[in-house]
Amino acid sequence: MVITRGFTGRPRRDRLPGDLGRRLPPGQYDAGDEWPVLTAEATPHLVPEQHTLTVDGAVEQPHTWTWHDLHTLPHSSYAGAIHCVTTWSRFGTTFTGVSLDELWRVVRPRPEAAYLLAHATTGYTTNLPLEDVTGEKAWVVWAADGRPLPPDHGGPLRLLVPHLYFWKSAKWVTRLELLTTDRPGFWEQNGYHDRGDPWLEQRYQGDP
Ligand SMILES: Nc1nc2c(c(=O)[nH]1)N[C@H]1C(S)=C(S)[C@@H](COP(=O)(O)O)O[C@H]1N2
Ligand SMILES: [Mo]
Repeated sequence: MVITRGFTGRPRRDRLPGDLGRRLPPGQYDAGDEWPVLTAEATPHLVPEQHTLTVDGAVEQPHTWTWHDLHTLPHSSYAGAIHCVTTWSRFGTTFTGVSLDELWRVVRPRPEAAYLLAHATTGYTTNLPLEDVTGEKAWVVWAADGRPLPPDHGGPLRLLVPHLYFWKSAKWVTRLELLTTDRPGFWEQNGYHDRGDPWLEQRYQGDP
């Protein structure tokens, strides 16, 4: 198991500034032990063993992982902060899963692939530049603090992109669609920023 160097080892100031000294991005507060649930739709109750993840679109080799197959990929963990656009941040949660880089090794994104649209079983979507989810900074995760991810928090499987606002971390993720042109997701169509960097306070469309 690979542990991402959030707290230990050589600090990666470029990647995880929020984890160093518990720094808060501008306009955020520390929610402490609270982990609010923020969901636009009703929580689906999915059977983990029947859950699958498909990566398709602008890739050489589309692939669907069963729950079992997904767990045979090299695991990694992220220990650090998450930042919701509604202004709460939470520090020190440890998430475990598989980095998207491991999925890219199998599907091989085409050279023209530039964006990702993540789809949840519920129809929720969110879009991300491919460079924001490549290079050991985005994961699909099934555990938080050593326990299976609870359904309300996106279990059995959610996306985790902790360096961007948490709406980018789609809960109940089942499909990652690689795109050559950007396609706004659910909140992005509803006035939220296309990229959502909390350090730049990219909350709404029109923010820098
Ligand atoms: N499918 C789905 N994923 C989602 C959301 C949602 O409404 N539906 N909300 C997003 C938002 S705004 C936040 S802050 C986080 C909240 O995750 P949590 O409920 O585990 O705190 O999930 C993100 N992923
Ligand atoms: Mo959020």
